[in-house]
Amino acid sequence: MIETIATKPFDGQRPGTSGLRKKVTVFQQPHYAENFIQSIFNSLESFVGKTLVIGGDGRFYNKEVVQIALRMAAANGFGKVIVGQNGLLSTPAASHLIRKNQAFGGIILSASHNPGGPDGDFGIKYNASNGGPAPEKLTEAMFAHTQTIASYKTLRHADVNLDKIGHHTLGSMQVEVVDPVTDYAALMQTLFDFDLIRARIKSGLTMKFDGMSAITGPYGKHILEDTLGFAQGTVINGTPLPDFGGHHPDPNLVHAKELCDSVLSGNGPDFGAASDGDGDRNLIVGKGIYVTPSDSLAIIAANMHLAPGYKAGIAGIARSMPTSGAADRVAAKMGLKCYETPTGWKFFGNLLDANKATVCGEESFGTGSNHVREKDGLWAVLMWLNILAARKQSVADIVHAHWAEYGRNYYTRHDYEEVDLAAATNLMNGLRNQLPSLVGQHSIEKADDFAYDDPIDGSRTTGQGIRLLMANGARVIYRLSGTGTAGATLRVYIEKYESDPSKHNQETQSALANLITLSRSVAQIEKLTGRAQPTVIT
Ligand code: G16
Repeated sequence: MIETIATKPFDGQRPGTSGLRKKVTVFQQPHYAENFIQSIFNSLESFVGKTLVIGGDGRFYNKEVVQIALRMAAANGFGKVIVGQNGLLSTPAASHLIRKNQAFGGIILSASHNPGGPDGDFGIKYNASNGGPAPEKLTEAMFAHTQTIASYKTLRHADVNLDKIGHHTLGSMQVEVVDPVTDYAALMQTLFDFDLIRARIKSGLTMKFDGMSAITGPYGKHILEDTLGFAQGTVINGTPLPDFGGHHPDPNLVHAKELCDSVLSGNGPDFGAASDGDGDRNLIVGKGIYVTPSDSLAIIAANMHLAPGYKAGIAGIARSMPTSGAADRVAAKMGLKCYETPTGWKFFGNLLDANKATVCGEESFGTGSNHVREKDGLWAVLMWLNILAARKQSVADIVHAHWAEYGRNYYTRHDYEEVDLAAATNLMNGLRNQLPSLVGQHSIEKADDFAYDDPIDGSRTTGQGIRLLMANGARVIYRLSGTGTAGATLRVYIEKYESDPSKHNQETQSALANLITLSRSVAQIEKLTGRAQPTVIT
């Protein structure tokens, strides 16, 4: 029976960089998740009878919200829901299922790399029929609905059994429970040369993949161990846990420390990789070398024709504004355009749909292509394996050869986490006010607040980060994160370009020392936030 439940708006349900992310305890308030889900549906048109995909990264509260979303989808008139077994789907797998089944859209339950558990974070986002995150216009419409919502529709019905693959009905809606891995794994086989990778593994290539106790464990085991033939145990932390084992499922040098220490020491496996809470991020390390996400994008773009799915070449490259300019140099050499978008995968959707870009990447450990409309952690890992197998070189050799050919973009990101929101806003406003007077000082040639004009739909997005642009590609960029759930996180991105191969082997923080000092003094970080040092350096 369909029920209409009276409700009142909650403050603060504006989606951030990637959907609505809040503490689990916030989502657990009566009607909180329902209000947001109804506001999603209220922003959509003509979906009655259509198919919706639902799944999440398995974090604490996933099980409950999957059932809430199922009942509400039925009550709102969807004809069918495709849902991952046990409510699980990685973000890229959800994107693929939407596209493969020509679904109307999808609801993905995830707070990505944010910690989980009862005191951790939860999130809900909506992806459109192209499989990609809802564009700004849609997320703003959702937000507007959250502010005026007075009721939501649900079904009085018991939970659907999601333990087994199969079909159910919920009111008049069909529910198909699917294996979360099968379709995604099949897609990967169409893109990469699995035989070539298998041969390289047989000739001795070793790797470790850290699933970080999050969603990609089962995907990693199926593809890397069972299909490609890496030794059992290659996937570590491979069982998804609701609290990620108490860890932060963020694949970077800080949170995937054990993996990095072993591979970087030179005594571990040849290749190391990790993915995040919902499987869309990736970390790439080789014996003795860490590959920055920005370099990884550039190297992939330059080599992806080696993978069968891309042998016809690529149409263009896209990167988020704070991502280093390494990919621009590859694009220039290939005679292609490199698009610079605001932070957030949603901005790549139009470029991919219009075939302006084939590969996209972000400094925040995100890389992906036109195979789905999300960044894709395992895709990046398989692309690296394909490149390693085809070039028969080590990660370090490939990276050094890339720098020798294109030059090196030294790059680092300094995060000041959980800063007081008012202090962070004040700091950003202070920078904005200084912009005109900064030009001409400290070799700054241009200083602005980044704005993006979407070349496909003509929309303009402003206020996307303060840029201090210096001679020869050096940059300092400031922005506030749109994915945190406590206070504000100030991100400072620092970059300089070095063409001389004899200067390509410096330690990154030392190479960027002058710019790092400048980044702190120009923005008066310590004075305004009380922080002398960043919390996380990647
Ligand atoms: C999300 C977005 C990414 C973005 C990242 C960081 O990633 O999908 O496009 O680069 O957040 O955003 P911010 O700097 O605003 O925190 P994920 O993996 O968290 O979904």
